[in-house]
Amino acid sequence: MAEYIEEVLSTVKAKNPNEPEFHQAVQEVFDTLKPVLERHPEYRSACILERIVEPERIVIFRVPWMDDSGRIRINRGYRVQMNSAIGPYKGGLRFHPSVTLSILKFLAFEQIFKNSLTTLPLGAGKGGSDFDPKGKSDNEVMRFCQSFMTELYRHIGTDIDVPAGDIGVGTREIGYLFGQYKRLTREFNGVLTGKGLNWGGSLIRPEATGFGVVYFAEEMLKTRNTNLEGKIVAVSGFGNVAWGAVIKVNQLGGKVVTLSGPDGFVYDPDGVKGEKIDFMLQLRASARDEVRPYAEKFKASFYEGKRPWCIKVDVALPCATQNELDENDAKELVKNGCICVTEGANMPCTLDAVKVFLEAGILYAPGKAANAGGVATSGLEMSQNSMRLPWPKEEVDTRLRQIMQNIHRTCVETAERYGVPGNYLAGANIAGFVKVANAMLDQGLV
Ligand code: NDP
Ligand code: 2IT
Repeated sequence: MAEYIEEVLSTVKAKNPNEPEFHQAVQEVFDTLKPVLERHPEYRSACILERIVEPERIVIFRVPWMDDSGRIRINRGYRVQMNSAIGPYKGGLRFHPSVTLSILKFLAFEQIFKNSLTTLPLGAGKGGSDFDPKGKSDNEVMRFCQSFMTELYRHIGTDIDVPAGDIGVGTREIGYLFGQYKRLTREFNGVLTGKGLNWGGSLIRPEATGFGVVYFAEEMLKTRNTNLEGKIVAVSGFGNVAWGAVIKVNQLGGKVVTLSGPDGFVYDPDGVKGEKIDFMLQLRASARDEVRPYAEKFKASFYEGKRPWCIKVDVALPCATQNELDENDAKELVKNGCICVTEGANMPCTLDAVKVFLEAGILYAPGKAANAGGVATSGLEMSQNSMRLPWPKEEVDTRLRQIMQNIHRTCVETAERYGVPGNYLAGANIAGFVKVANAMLDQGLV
């Protein structure tokens, strides 16, 4: 079986050259699938691996727009429609200069397993653009979003593909995208999630990813008879996911001592709490791409060009971006006594870093399980839109918490069933995979 997996992986690398992030995401999943393929020879005969790595469809398009000085700018737009075996394509849009097809394919691939774990009927997709929101005016962002949607609208729909936010795409961008969609189609529907709360958005969706990460971390800690009360926590990033995570860590009695940005990290031993959490929203809205102003405002230490993993903490929550925590960072965390690493971002830890955590026997959970609360709450937003009935905050939060507890239980039980107890990575990959693979079998050769 190992040879079969290796063979498909080499084909993926050969057929998709120059896509290192996509190769990494596929390898990380494939490395854990041997036991399930041995137990289910039907997956191999139906070529499920070969099929699951091939996006059902990719749309690439030109996005022309005019900046405030009247200059014409051209960006590239993408939507990767990865897998619709268990529901309409679902996944975020990322606006960041680092966006390439490789990044979006890795994210869309991860989304297959994540969305499957949520227990909701959500297929997988991802999209975005190499547009750089940094330093852009509100009008420029609006014109860009309108141009982006002028092409995208014909490829999406409530039962076809439902995009949402990701890096660089928050409520403001979803608003401009939705406005243009409505203008082009004359339909007011739930085609995007993460909408404004007064026009169809779900309560708790802005906080959901970060809240979910922390609910998941709490479940992990319970397996070692402890919890977040009194724990020192390192968070990276200062965006949407980091913000939600910081709020929830505070509520559960932990203390967050770091935040980070592309410019470096902040160390605040007094804890990121109260008005400091609100300041995170200002930092993000300023579109300056820097976390340094936090250190200046609250007299915390700032480490230029460094990452927060050298600080002694009990729990680490990487919430910024892919490959932001490498093997050396992982060794440093373990050496300093960290007992739990729960991924808020998608694939923030390199393959070598994950190996360090697994070998050290500390708690480690991949983003596809731990950050699934965001897309799960998007799924709840879709339900509310279909019913045309908003749910109160408490109801959404209770459902979110239950979903995260279910995902945790599924990971633990699946890992045990397949002979790798305590391995959340294998548990998440196998459980996510089996559901989608079975749906693909049921639906014939499509
Ligand atoms: P935001 O745009 O709100 O924040 C992104 C954060 O990451 C910012 O702090 C950003 O800084 C930082 N960042 C981005 N690129 C880099 C880089 N190359 N180097 C260092 N820091 C960087 O995005 P989100 O909080 O929504 O997303 C964060 C992570 O969580 C991503 O991996 C995303 O895929 C994942 N995620 C998001 C979900 C959601 O619902 N929003 C759901 C599940 C996962 P700056 O913007 O200044 O560059
Ligand atoms: O990575 C992710 O799961 C997201 N960016 C959220 C996707 C969604 O559709 O809510």
